[in-house]
Amino acid sequence: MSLTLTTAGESHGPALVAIVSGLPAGLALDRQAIDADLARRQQGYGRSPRQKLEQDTVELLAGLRHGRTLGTPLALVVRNRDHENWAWGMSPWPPEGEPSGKGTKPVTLPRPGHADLAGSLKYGLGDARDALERASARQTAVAVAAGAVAKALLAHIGVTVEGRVAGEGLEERIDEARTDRDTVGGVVEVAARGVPPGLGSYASKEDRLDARLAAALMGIQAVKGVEIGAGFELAGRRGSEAHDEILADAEGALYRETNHAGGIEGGVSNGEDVVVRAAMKPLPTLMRPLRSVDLETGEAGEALVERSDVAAVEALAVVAEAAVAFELARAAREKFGGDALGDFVGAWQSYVDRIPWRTR
Ligand code: EPS
Repeated sequence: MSLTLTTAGESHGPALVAIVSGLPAGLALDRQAIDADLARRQQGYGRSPRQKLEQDTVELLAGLRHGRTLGTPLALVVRNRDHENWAWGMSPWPPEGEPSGKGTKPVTLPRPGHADLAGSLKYGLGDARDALERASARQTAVAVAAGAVAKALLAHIGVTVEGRVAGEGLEERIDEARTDRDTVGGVVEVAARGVPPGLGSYASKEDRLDARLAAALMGIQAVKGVEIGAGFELAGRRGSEAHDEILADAEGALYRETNHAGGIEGGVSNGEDVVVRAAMKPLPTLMRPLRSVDLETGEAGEALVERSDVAAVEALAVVAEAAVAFELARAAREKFGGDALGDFVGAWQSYVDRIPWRTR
């Protein structure tokens, strides 16, 4: 059984869309829980005025009846309220009437750090808006909705996933950057508790849980680095200080006193908390723009200045949480299968009854 997520949608288009396939039938979804995650993603220090325009809520178009999944593809929609200001500029069909609102003029001065230049070259675009609209982190809204669905599934096998900002002093850095009309990035950490041993596999590189989590996190806009457990720090340690000794409690359940491996050994979850970190670069839309070149004239200029966040690190914590949750749910679907929720949970139960492990 394979859980998949397909998304579509532009930042200022009519809506963001997600299709989640491979869920078991009979999973109860809580609309408020999904909307609460969407709201969490919108909050955070340093966010753009755009967030005052949007009040993200999820709409369900398919795969759900009376609050329970049907075991068929789930279609989720998050509308872009801001689209009304871009109705001409982002009209899916050739727009009617005189140009009005935003997005009517082509973007020809690419922002260093955004997809503007690479996307324009790759797709042969005369207006970088055709690249930046999809490259935008706005799309993470619907990925968070899909992550909330994954968390609802994981809850049935005792797995919780939580993202938070790692490190101190973010608000101060944001205040300073705002004064300087600049932007900042930061680091987030996601911890998943209750993950049973045996998710992922060393059989092939694409099966490895650490590789999959790294890809899921790197797939989030602005992420430039990923660590599993102690990550880069492990390179400088001795083996005796790097690996987590295996102990047994009075009932014979196996556990570790340390978790430098971040809950993954050999590409397989080992029963400890799965702990990952993602590093976010500073956002590329700057109020004091960097140098760029006009792709139409070839002349030197300054990059596009648009409304922007000073930072979206707190939002990344929520987005990364969703990405990790989805990947863990995908790995759990592979291991435990089942067309009905009860089959899935039953397979998990008989497995954890068989192995010397318990949630701590
Ligand atoms: C983004 C630019 C900004 C952010 C946006 C991501 O959008 P706008 O240009 O409309 O102000 O606010 O993020 C969101 C809208 C969101 O909901 O997270 C970008 O270029 O990546």
